[in-house]
Parts: sequence; C-alpha cells; structure tokens
Amino acid sequence: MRGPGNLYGSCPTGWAHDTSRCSHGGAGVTAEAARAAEKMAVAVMAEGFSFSTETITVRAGAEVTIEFDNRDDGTPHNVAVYTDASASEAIFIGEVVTGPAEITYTFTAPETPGNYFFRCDVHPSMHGAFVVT
Ligand SMILES: [Cu+2]
Repeated sequence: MRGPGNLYGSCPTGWAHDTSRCSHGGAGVTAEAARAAEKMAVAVMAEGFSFSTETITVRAGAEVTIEFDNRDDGTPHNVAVYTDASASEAIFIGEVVTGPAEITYTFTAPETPGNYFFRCDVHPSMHGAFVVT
C-alpha cells in the first residue's frame, strides 16, 4: 500500500493522538532529541609511546568527542575502544595519525555502564580503561 493514505507506514488510524503506539512523532522524538544532546569532550595525548591518561570516563549513550593529540614525531598512533582487553569486539576505532598531528574522533558511548577498554592499535602496550557510567 502506497500513497497519501499511508504516509505513516504501519501507524494505526489516529496515530497522532496515540504516541505510545506509534514512533513517528510526539514523545518518542522528544526523548531521542534529549538523549542526543548529551555531549562529552575528552582530551587524550600520546607522547613517548604513552597515553596521557589511563582512564577515559564517559556517560552511557553520550556523544563522545576525543580530541587526540599525537606528539610523537614520525610515529603512528590512534585511539580505539573495545568491549574488553581482548580487543576482539570494537566499539570505535579511530583513524591512525602520524605525529605530530591532532585529530578529533566522535562516536556514541555504549548504552550499558561498565568497564570497557581503549588502546592504540599500532602499539597495544598503550592502553587504559574506558569507563561508562
Ligand atoms: Cu601507538
């Protein structure tokens, strides 16, 4: 079924007055907008094959910005976030940049609070805790 009578997909007749049963407007949109508004900026530096912080802490579901400053001349680094230290399941993998260089990474934090893991993929000995609260 297509056409003017079916603009709103599977919504039942009278959808505009029943936001609990239809996600195309009303309360659902408002809640998403409010959640997307939470933004967090974190500065991370790499120097001498070491990160400037051992812990990155963010709020669950936040839009995270990592301002990454690689100060190692001629050395590639990145920041990558994984579910745990096995680094088998990626949450976010930042682009590798060769220093001196700065790059801004943006991604969404996990919705589930807990202790995650970040590292440099080029030098796995550079790592720390990515904490979601
Ligand atoms: Cu590195």
